Amino acid sequence: MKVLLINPVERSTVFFKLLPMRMPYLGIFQLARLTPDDIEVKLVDELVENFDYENDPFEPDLAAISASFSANALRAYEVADIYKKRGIPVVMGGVHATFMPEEAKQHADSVCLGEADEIWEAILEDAKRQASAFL
Ligand code: B12
Repeated sequence: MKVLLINPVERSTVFFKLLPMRMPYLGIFQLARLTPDDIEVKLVDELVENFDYENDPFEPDLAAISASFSANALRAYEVADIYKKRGIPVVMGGVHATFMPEEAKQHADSVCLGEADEIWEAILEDAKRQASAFL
């Protein structure tokens, strides 16, 4: 199974425009560390890269998107919508998604509330079952 971990960043904010404010968000790195070795992981961090989601040869089975800072939430939804439109399951988490789950749910198949440390493997198992159901 292949998982794409995404940290979306809204580029019009002061947090992106001022270089010293571009501090790494740790959410997706923590999820990468918690992912079992038999799952292929790719990280996209919009703080440091542009990524062409529409032409992504990685073709993930799950798009896992972080919506932590509210300032980045609309960008997170934009990226989520790209994967939902392609029929790729989307899970969202992070502080903003935790406090606004009904909003996040409009763009994601599942929303993880709070810290994912103890539930991430179960989320991956669910996604794996869904992926194999379509084989
Ligand atoms: C460390 C920290 C900072 C540091 C580092 C910032 C950084 N960029 O990393 C400093 C002190 C610099 C800072 C500054 C600011 N911060 Co700050 N910060 C925090 C703090 C205390 C911890 C964040 C962290 O690294 N956690 C560890 C990581 C691993 O946790 P995580 O990202 O939440 O990810 C976990 C879960 O959320 C979840 N998860 C996350 N993504 C995903 C995705 C999926 C798919 C799934 C399943 C799960 C999941 O699983 C992860 C692992 O358990 C939080 C409060 C908190 N307790 O969370 C506030 C917090 C994030 N900060 C906040 C704010 C407002 C700011 C500032 C804007 C303050 C200001 N006015 O300047 C600035 C922004 C600076 C910037 N450019 O980033 C707010 C954000 C609120 C919001 N709704 O946007 C928070 C929530 C504090 C608060 N309660 O107000 N901050």
